Amino acid sequence: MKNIDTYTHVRGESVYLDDIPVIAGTLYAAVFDSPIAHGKILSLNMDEALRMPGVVKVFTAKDIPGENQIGGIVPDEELLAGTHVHFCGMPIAMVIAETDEAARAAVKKIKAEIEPLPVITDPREAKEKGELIIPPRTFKTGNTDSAWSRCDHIFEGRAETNGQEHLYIETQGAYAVPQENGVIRIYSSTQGPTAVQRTAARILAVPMNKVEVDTTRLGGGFGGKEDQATTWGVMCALATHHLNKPVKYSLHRMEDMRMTGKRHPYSSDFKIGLNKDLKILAYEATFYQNAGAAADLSPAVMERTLFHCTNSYFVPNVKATAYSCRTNLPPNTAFRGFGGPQGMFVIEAAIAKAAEKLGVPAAAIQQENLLKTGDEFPYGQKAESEANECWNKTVELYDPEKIRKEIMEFNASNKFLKKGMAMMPICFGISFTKTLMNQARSLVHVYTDGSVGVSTGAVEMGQGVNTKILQVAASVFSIDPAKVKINTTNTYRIANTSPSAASATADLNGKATEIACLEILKRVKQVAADELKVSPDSIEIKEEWIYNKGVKTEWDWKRLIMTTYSKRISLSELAHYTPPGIHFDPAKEKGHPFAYHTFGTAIITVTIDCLRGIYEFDSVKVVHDFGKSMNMMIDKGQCEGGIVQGIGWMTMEEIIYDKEGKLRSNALSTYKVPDIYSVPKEILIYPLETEKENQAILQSKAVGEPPLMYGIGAYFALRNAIKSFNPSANIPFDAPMTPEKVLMNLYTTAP
Ligand code: LUZ
Ligand code: MOS
Repeated sequence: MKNIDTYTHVRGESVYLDDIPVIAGTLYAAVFDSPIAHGKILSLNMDEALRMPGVVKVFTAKDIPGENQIGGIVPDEELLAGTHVHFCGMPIAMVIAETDEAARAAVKKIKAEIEPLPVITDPREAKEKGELIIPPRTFKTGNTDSAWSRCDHIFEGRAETNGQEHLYIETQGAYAVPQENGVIRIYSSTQGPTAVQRTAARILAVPMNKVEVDTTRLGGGFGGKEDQATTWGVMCALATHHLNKPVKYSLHRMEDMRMTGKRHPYSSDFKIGLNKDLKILAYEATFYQNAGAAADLSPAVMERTLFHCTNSYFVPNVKATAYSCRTNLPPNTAFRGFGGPQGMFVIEAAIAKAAEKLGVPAAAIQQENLLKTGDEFPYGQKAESEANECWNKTVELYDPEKIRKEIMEFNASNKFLKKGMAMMPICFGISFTKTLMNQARSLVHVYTDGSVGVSTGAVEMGQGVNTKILQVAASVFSIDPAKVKINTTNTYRIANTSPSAASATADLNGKATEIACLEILKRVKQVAADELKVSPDSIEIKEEWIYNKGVKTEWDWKRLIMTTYSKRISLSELAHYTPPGIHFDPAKEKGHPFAYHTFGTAIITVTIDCLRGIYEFDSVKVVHDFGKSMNMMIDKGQCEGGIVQGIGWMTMEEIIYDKEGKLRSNALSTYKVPDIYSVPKEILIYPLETEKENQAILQSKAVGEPPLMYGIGAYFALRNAIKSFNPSANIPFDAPMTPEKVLMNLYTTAP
């Protein structure tokens, strides 16, 4: 089945925030944000701004009737700066005007006198100064201290990964519309409608039932709208609350890049110990997470770094510690993978270092240590592993030894073009690591004409979740998918939703939908059984016809639904789902946090131009664990997109803040993302389809985030290509490997 949005997408008819027809009298917001990264606000002069044509009002922290607080996990973030600013881009005031041009023109006339305070941008410096968001956490298994003496080889090092701009095609935005009796409806481009509702209620000091949040779809989220869409929804609501007028704010790209947080940069130390058979006996890592100026989701991101610090390997002795470090950057936030990729990069760096020193391919170490079913992760959960199956299928299908030989021959006969390859196994835990967030509800209505409406907490952001939920309803009822409509995500229909995140949205909301549909199905089957005077067990519905003991009856779906209605039996159901068996004890740092894991293996090959430092990816060849995919087109699309986004993070996307905490890569002229020309020339995705019982929706495993981590292989493929040109290169583990860094490493030798 095709993604249900393809038709309107191709015709440009899909409705995003900025496409919602505006109501007459709508006003527009624009934000005045801090020009410096840390300081004390001495004075704010808004006189000139207020005299600008079309300006209605300027709001500051003083205009907040409730609590000036938007922190979700830790209450440490103001909506509008009160006395101090903590990062460049921190909102200080909001101008409301009759047009968005007028609002933005007035913002430029606001004058702020801010006394500068010391700026920290480096997470290790923040840690030294005691600037931690939460106390550090350590995951431990076995005993690394006593394991080192049993290792034949021990290697230590440092690894850096930079941030990543989400670059959703649709920027952040919101539109608040007053309703009667003080109710505000907020249209929000958010992954988390409930977070917008909860925070608006807190800021305005109104009960949550006075705030309705509605989301049709997003033009991409990637984590950037899990938490940070809230700010703009609440800003518009604040203005609507005071002015009783519709207020809209759709950010310009540079405003969005400047004011919102990104993937967390990490600086890490590692120590790895192996025996002579290349078994990893011990691994230690220390992670310094650059959280930015407020907690946002950093504590949860940090936790996922620890969960994924051993990637898809079994290591008997592990000690991993993470620090969430407060710096004067915009608060960093969720980004596809949610700290997992940052943790996985470090163990891949440790393996690469060991491989280089021992003169073996990294793949030999990787393969030797893959998780087997029953192996325990450092956090206590036992693996149900497809790591070896994926790896072995990759070897069988794509023959990496042959690729390796071809690359060696190519490199021997080419002076200024060099190829490199890397293998990248992945393992990703599926569930919110915060156990309570793993819950969802679905409201299913069957109308008297037999058509079906489904509402859930799932937010469609291009990932195809609405198509999957529609497939669930159509398959349980056995009706034409065209009879099913997925409604907008709305906090008045579905309450207390978890954000659409953690790759778990289709699983959680799909399962709730399955339960609701099964309940209605049970009722209508009973009606059919009563009418036909047979047992409900012998009734079956197939393609909108009712069968009794396999024999087609005179009854079709429509007639059965109308009859159910006329008997005054409910054709609606609200179902609740939460995955069974998950738990985690943060005091012991042990438990069973994930419903299941997703696995896969990729081979990545690259060619570099050794005169210019530029490169092209020749191929990415993958075996990916789909369980039993319910929509291969959507799932392969997620893999392809994830791979390209992961390669972008590892190779060309370079976020640069200067020492003063100012974003220098603040536009698409200075921040490079993959385009069609930088996509690998060949992407092959082979589905490892298994029939095993798991907690995925219709056995179709979560696919949103895991494929991004194949991109980590791109970094190591580049490294290997550089080494074949410059064998004595001493390349720091410092991603992204931009063309500039490739060039430097090609011509620099170890001291
Ligand atoms: N968001 C979240 C996530 O709140 N918790 C998670 O565990 C998570 N994991 C991945 C992506 N987003
Ligand atoms: Mo996410 S990083 O699943 O919002």
